[in-house]
Amino acid sequence: MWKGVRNALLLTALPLAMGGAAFAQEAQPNLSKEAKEGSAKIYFERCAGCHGVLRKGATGKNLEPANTAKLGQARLEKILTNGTDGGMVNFDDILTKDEIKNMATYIQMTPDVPPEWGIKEMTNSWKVTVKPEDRPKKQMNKVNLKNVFSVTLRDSGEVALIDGDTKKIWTIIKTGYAVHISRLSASGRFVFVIGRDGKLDMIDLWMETPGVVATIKIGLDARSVETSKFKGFEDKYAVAGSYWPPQYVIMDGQDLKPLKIVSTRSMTVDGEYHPEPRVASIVSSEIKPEWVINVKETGQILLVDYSDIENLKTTTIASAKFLHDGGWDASKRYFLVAANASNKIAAVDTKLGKLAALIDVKKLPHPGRGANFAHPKFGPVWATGHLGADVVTLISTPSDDKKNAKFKEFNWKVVQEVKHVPGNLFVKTHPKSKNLWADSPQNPDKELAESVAVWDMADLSKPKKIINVAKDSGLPETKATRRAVHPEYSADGSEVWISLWGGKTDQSAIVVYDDKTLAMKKVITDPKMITPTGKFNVYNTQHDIY
Ligand code: DHE
Repeated sequence: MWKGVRNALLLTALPLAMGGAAFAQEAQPNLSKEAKEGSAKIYFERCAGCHGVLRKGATGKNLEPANTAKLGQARLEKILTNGTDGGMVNFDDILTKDEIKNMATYIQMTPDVPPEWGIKEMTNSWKVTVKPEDRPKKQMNKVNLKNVFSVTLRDSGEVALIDGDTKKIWTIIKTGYAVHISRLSASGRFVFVIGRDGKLDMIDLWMETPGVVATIKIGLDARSVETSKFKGFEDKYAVAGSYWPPQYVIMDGQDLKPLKIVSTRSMTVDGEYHPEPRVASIVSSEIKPEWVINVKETGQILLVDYSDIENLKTTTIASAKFLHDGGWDASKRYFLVAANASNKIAAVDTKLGKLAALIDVKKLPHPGRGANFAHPKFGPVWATGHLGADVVTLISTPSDDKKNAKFKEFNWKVVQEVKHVPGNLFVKTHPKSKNLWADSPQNPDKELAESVAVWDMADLSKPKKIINVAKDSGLPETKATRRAVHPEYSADGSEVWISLWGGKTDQSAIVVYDDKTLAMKKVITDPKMITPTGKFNVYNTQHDIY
């Protein structure tokens, strides 16, 4: 699908030109046009997220030919089939034997360089389906919008809007490929949904039945979108980051017109040039007209001041490489982000525009947005789980509240590691809750991947409660794992919604729990509920409550 910069001919011709007879006899990895295109598609859909399109490595290993050729065809096929202890998943239940064989060859070939995607391409892809002046002037439905959940239906390229009060699917909306996240406008009226294919859709919740009012393709591979939330800039801008090309784009928050594109190609914190520094998480500050934009490969955290986008001012903060996801502390002054393959958490002081701390943690931290609560012994803490370690890490965060002065000595220290299991992706709590929830969908043990753990935050030494979400769903047992993923609270903090993420043809569900009693309340399922993963409660996402 992408144009190659060099082809296999060049590779095979080089040794001959150098006169090396021994070289000439060695078969260079090669594939038919069809097999190469098929492998390129699989690589984009399944591998590029962790390894990068240029295969320079990030969460996953560097897969440039110099490294893959050393491993060789047989070993690569084995790794692809069975996965590794290092966190690489097994593909034997996803890909055919031939596909695995071709992939093993493909990753020994020189990576293709995808095309750039500038203002011309963005503008050509941009459509305003309902102009701002033709949109409703008031809310045209009776749904409690605060408690609507925008649910990613990963493999069908859709989001389901679910009414959190009635637990009924309100509508299902066609979006980009394998939608990643939904984020809200400052007003809570518009939902912005980004697909892995870079398609960004803007949905108006005021319509009688919500639908897409504007759409644009911001790149070829993307994960993040956010809006302007500072006072005076509400609903004014949207910003989306792409993995390829490595850049972010600022758009009009009313119709997605692309206004400014900024490349993130630059130097890593180690001083090396990187051609593919992908945009990972983006959050919007409530104390300044600013976005925090985290650039994965370089480890640079950008504070982008959007008060004058013609004369864009950016503060560049060096932290650690492989920035991924993160969230605000309870005061919303500090942003904590995982530098996942560096096993660190970087904390940015957005008031001063400086790095506040770089904290060593266990392997592969993965907070989602993290979880904030008052620890009985250490005061305010922010929690992250880990993909690669069996703990939930609690980090003490500063507070201006006088009653927390006694905890100052702990600030930015890991104050506790609560025993969990590896393969965790998301932790969650709510200011009105006494519980901390953590999933473990990437754990190789089926039962653990189908379960979540809950701790009483008042006494973390009490045994955690394990809830088997797959069993509670009452759905028929399947051979394939149905991963229990992404706990998300209702707007009032009384319920926790967990996705039960089955295969594309399996029946999946969202299982809703009462947060106080931990009793199962409702199973939301439907043949159209295909591979639900992330769930974004309108009110909690709008106000960054976690
Ligand atoms: Fe995510 C957030 C990237 C795989 C579900 N994911 C994020 C963010 C990034 C990211 C950069 C932060 C966005 C922000 O806050 O602005 N995710 C990636 C990847 O690169 C990766 C590892 C591989 C890939 O190819 O995409 C990846 N992510 C997954 C999944 O497989 C998950 C579990 C299921 C799915 O739907 O694809 C998944 N990612 C999520 C969710 C969030 C997320 C639910 C938002 C968490 C939140 O509570 O805000």
